[in-house]
Amino acid sequence: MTNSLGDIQKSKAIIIFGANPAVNHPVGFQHFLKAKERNNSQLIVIDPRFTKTAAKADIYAQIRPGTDIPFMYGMLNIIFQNGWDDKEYVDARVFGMDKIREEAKKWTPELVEDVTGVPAQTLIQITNLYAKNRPGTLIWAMGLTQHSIGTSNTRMAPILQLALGNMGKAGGGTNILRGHDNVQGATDMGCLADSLPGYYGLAEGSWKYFAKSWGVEFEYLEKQFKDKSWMSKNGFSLARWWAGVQNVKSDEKIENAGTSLKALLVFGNGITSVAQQAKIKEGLDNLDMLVLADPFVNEAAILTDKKDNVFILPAATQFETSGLVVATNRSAQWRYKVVEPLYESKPDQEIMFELAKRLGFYEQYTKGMLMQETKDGKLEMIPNKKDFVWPEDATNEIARIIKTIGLTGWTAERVKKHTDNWHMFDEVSGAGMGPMKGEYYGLPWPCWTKTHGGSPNLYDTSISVKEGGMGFRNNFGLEKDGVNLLAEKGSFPKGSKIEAGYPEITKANIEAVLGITLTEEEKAACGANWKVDNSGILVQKCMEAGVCPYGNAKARAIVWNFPDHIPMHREPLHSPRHDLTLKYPAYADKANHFRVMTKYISVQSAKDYSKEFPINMVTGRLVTMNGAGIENRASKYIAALTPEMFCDIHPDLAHKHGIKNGHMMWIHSPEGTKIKVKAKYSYTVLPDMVFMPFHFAGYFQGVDRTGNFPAGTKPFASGESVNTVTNYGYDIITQIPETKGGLCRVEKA
Ligand SMILES: Nc1nc2c(c(=O)[nH]1)N[C@H]1C(S)=C(S)[C@@H](COP(=O)(O)OP(=O)(O)OC[C@H]3O[C@@H](n4cnc5c(=O)[nH]c(N)nc54)[C@H](O)[C@@H]3O)O[C@H]1N2
Ligand SMILES: Nc1nc2c(c(=O)[nH]1)N[C@H]1C(S)=C(S)[C@@H](COP(=O)(O)OP(=O)(O)OC[C@H]3O[C@@H](n4cnc5c(=O)[nH]c(N)nc54)[C@H](O)[C@@H]3O)O[C@H]1N2
Ligand SMILES: [Mo]
Repeated sequence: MTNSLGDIQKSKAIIIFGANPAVNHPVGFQHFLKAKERNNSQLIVIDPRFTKTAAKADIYAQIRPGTDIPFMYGMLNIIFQNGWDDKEYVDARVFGMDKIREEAKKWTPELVEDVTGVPAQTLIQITNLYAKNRPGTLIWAMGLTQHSIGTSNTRMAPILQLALGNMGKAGGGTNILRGHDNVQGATDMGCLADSLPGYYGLAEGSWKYFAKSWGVEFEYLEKQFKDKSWMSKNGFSLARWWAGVQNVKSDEKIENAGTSLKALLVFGNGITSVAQQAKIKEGLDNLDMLVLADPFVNEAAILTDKKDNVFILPAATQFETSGLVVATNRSAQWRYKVVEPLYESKPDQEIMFELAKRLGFYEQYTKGMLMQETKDGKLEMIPNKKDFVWPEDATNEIARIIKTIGLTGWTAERVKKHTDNWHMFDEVSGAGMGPMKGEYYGLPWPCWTKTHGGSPNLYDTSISVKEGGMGFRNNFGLEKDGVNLLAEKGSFPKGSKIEAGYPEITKANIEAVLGITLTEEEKAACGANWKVDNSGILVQKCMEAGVCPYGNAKARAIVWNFPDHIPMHREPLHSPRHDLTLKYPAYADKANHFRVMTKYISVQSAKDYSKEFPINMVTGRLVTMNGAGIENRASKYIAALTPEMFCDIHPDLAHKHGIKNGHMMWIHSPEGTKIKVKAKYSYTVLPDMVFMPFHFAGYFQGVDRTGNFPAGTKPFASGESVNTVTNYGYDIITQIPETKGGLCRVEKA
């Protein structure tokens, strides 16, 4: 999220692609409604379903799943034709918009109508409304990401915002409504298969920086891998680990150092919430050991037929532990413990510490919490400190190490002070009052130093770096094909010493770029660049000069290291429009994608799925349930609100198949799997589409497996997991499952 929920109140227009905040972010959605009331903000919703959010919209487009790129190119086509683009902004701050302009020309309103199903007139009206009401904010969530082209979708949206000059402005930006409590923090901390904490890459330099920061030898880390080459390779992803398990039948080659996966340890993930349940079941069945650390009985234990070596560890909940969590707008908040862990449950970190002890790396695992920086840029053990204090010392370790996204200012002490004084911050801007003046609530990152007040809106050049301003990041070199990748003259954060673009600041270039000569002591203390500089000198010098440590560059519309240099429309692997798959085909199959060969074109071109499976299948959320749903279904009173798994189906489609409202129906997938669910007549979906929530589990392909629950743990509601029928398909960069773009066949049960 570039801005914040409060900042949305400053928007004159809000365009939502594939998010349903009225249901999934109902508290945050109040800011949207206030924007409408106070600011006459125009609310535009693009969604295949007429959602509760759509019900509040000024204008709504019922788009075919997986066609947002044509829709946005269609908008850009109209914007460019009418000269509504912000040329000055684009010239100064964007690389590659000319290529976007070329592609946009192809997407006439008529073509967009054919591909997306949205009438040309609606596209024109929406574009008019959005372009004429600036600043406009662009919202997205899972409706854009859960596709084989999810990454392209999420590049297209900022490009639209850049063309309109909406990025880096209060009331503008791209505001991605994140999911779980602390999912931003989990990502920032490197719960990812392709990065170290803080998005440091898997390069040797980063490993060496972490080795030093953790107080362990680089060689020690190296030894944990089969050989050094594996240190720079992506791991398995949550979506495809099952393909790595021994004996799982799959024609998808894995590249995992010549071995297969034998054990699975799960900390707080539903497993039944992941696509390809039949393959996941096979993966679980074939493991040597399965460990589930969860406050509830993780339904993976119910799904598997495995009889031995399945361990259910009682993890404590978040009410029984404390620590720092990160909100969707990059701001930190302290969470205080409410009660001590109940019964024999343990907080996650304690389970991990016990495991580390048994496996013999507890000392290395926790040593970083006993270390501190010295003035001369070195690291030392804190004198006389024997034990760490959880979670304060962990928080301070994070603040000490993670510089890439600017967590330096996030000491435990400061974050607690913010939480304790949360009544002293403005609801809309997040700006502090009284004792908190000069700081933004939760010190939204980047929070460059121990006195910096946080950055409320990313890429905003209208305020100084000290106050949270910055340009775009210089991350991809200084020029490409002879074109300058740095911001043009005159484009810089307010009050900057340099009134033009500049590269990220390093020890080697600080003199040439900033005209600052480091003393000999400073030179000795300072790291090679601001990201690995334990002394903090480079960042400090930048603050004094009003420049951003990561540089001042152009945003790039062209990503030359991705398979599609600019976002291109590609049909879902299972498309209801076979004719269009020939025109807009899927990617080539990708070998070794998070260690597993991943199919694209070979699946898409295998046959015309639409003949046998003509119905679009969209999956998503309900306000009454969360994620895999066990937390809610284990509560008698919440379960009563949605006691059964169901399928939203248009009466016309249902009638065609003799399916009565409230009767059972089968959903069949192209993979040959099926689920039995209750039909619920609904006009929110068109007759060529069904919608199902993914919050149920316990049944598998018509079979009730709830007898597998240990005595007394069976939830109050169970049902089929929709992920048994969500189709094969994974994003080409992130490998997120394509759970929002698949096909099915319906049948009376
Ligand atoms: N009550 C509740 N709240 C939650 C959650 C929950 O489980 N329950 N989960 C949390 C989590 S983890 C997350 S990630 C967020 C997710 O929040 P959202 O992304 O809002 O959740 P979804 O309902 O999965 O999907 C949003 C919308 O995308 C639409 N959609 C599907 N395909 C397309 C498409 O191709 N294009 C467009 N434009 N739209 C499409 C769907 O119809 C749906 O209305 O919610 C969080 N909040
Ligand atoms: N078809 C379909 N599938 C989807 C989606 C979709 O839209 N459609 N959305 C996807 C998305 S965006 C997401 S985020 C996932 C969500 O799917 P999950 O991440 O599986 O969702 P949750 O139900 O939140 O699972 C959290 C688990 O953690 C446990 N838990 C809670 N607190 C703690 C704790 O403190 N410690 C430990 N160890 N465990 C704890 C809960 O009991 C629960 O079992 O689903 C994905 N799957
Ligand atoms: Mo999520």
